[in-house]
Amino acid sequence: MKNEDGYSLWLRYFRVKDNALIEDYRRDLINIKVMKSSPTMEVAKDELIRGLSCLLGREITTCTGIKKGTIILGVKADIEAQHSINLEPEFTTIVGDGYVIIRTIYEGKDIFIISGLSEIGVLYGTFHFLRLIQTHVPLNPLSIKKSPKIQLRILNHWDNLDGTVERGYAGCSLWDWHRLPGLISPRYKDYARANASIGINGAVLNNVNANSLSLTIEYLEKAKVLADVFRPYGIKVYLSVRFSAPMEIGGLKTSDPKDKKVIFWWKSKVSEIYGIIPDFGGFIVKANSEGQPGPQDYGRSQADGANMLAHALKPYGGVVMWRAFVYDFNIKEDRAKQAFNEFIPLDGMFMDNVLIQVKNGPIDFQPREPFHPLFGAMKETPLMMEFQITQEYLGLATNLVYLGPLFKECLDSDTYAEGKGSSVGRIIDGSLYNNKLTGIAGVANIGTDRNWCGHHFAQGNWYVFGRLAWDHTLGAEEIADEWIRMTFSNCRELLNPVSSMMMTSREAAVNYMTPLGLHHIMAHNHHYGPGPWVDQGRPDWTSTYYHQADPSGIGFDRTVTGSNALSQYSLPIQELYANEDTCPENLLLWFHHVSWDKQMKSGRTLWEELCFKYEAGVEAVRKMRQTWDSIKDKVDEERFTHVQASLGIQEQEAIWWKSACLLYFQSFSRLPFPKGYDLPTHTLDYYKKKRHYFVPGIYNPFIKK
Ligand code: GCW
Repeated sequence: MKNEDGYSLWLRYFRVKDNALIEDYRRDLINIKVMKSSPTMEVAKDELIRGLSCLLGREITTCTGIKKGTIILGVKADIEAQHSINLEPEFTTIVGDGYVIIRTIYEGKDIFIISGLSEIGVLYGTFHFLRLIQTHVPLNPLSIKKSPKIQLRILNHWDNLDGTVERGYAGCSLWDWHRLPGLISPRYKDYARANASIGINGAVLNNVNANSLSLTIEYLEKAKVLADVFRPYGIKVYLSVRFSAPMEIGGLKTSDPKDKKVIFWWKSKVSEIYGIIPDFGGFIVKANSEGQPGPQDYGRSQADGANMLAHALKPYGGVVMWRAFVYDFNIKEDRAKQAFNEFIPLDGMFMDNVLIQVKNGPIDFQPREPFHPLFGAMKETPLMMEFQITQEYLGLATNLVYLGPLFKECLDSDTYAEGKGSSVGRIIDGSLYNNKLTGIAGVANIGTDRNWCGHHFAQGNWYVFGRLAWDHTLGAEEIADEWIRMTFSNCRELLNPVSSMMMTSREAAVNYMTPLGLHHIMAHNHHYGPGPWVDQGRPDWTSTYYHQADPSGIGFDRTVTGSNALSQYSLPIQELYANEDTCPENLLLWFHHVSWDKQMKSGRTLWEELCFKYEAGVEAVRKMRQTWDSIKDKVDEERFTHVQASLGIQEQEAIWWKSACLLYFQSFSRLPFPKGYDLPTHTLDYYKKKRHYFVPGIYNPFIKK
């Protein structure tokens, strides 16, 4: 098997091996007729030619007439105008950049049509068509109609202008700012292709811990080049802005959103941006959080800040994505409650081109969190989802953790905001509250590593984010299945084991890191490995704040006897979660401080259950290793050994988490490990003293070391 380095992602277009299928494909797919020439239609055509030629092992060309086996590529209006085909019935449910793919008889000829209302729709349809062949789907019959459920499907890059990536584990930033705008790396185009293939239509180029320089003319001209490369692929460019930019690069004395000069400065800046990038998407802002400046520095509200920017962007159709990730250690309130307290009073006060971007959970991208209580509570304001694709809290780039189940768990959670069936997914797709503007963002895991994401399987997390952004009702397993087929192979003997590895990997990570609702017990600052003993520095960045372990038990009481964060959820959730016995066990220690000897559903005590879960996490990784080893001859050696070695590291890290956490918690529980338990091989002191230098990803430009 030929070695592969992973650069091609899921767009490998490997020649179809199945004999019967390839015969059918070759018979049915002959040539391509493109309705018109434009930058987007060119890339759609090129992709189809490239993809089909490789998949079929035969050169596919374009044609002018229509023959049997022609694939017509064009927007609905063009096809209807040039041929007597009425596509109306096919398009009844299509909206936005949706598409149809049909097989039909035209003037007695068996043909295919890939069409959309927009050219980008045609491009999306093209990628879907290729996916059918990549995943060995028979093409007869064929009638596919797809529309995106969410409008803005965006990657957030936490990339700094110096080339580092905050929480990035796959090398440096893709954007070579130093050599832009002169040098245009071919990777920019491949990045755009990959995104378009899964329906991503926006990229925030720079870190939310933003540097004002990105708004200077020099950097805007660099960003323009990226926007030009991305445009044919339907990807808009957005920027993170630093709220104090008017002072830092504008020479003003204040950044007060009510100050006339400040308002004028932003208006002129926005007008300058649109002069350079006419289809610029808009701004994202992290304000008054983790040391970032914001409107509250001037006694103004988050809405005042967001609306000031929204005003400036409005004439051009730009949006503001205002982050709800706001908390302050000077406020003596459970961190999990703070965003809700801050934003609920502002509901309905934002301009209509503002979205509030909310992380999936109320703390911070932990292996498991309940959904954020703002979902379902802010009824007058469109909320946008923010997931983290990069694995800041899930093992960086050494751990194989497929995030599909994590994303789905949140999207499918019922908020009960309007009664049963008020899922988070329905809130962000706008259907529950009839929002006109909808969006979803993922913090990217992409860098300059040859395989883009550091770990070959981390590519699957980029993929699943895009697919769910397009349609959050898809299943994590069916998306994994597509991805495996395209990335590795369609062979059953590989498909089933790899799918089972992926589908169990998230729960495994939860188990060996933070089982039963534990959270935020990682090492300080770089977040690599366990650190349940961290108790120095600002309290809301310690671990002891979150696990509250003491001789009586462990867990954060967020019920009425504690912080009462539970009161921020709907009644049915409150009722279920308020009681230790009915609270789902996988979130028990999130909501309750539970005694060590509490009897769990399994019959074990809480302490034993904790031991059991940590061990189950380690065991699951061992199982993944065995599974991977068993398919050695089904994967090329280069990727096989890379994943194999990473799984070896993952097992060591899982053991490290388990041992460090249990030894530490045991110092409170004072209970022995269960009989026959696989005991830690080192002392607690050993784990506490472990130091790690130069861990990747800790490049917050505003934290002084
Ligand atoms: O999880 C935390 C990260 C920070 C990040 C912050 C945020 C960009 O540790 O590195 O800063 O979240 O989301 O703003």
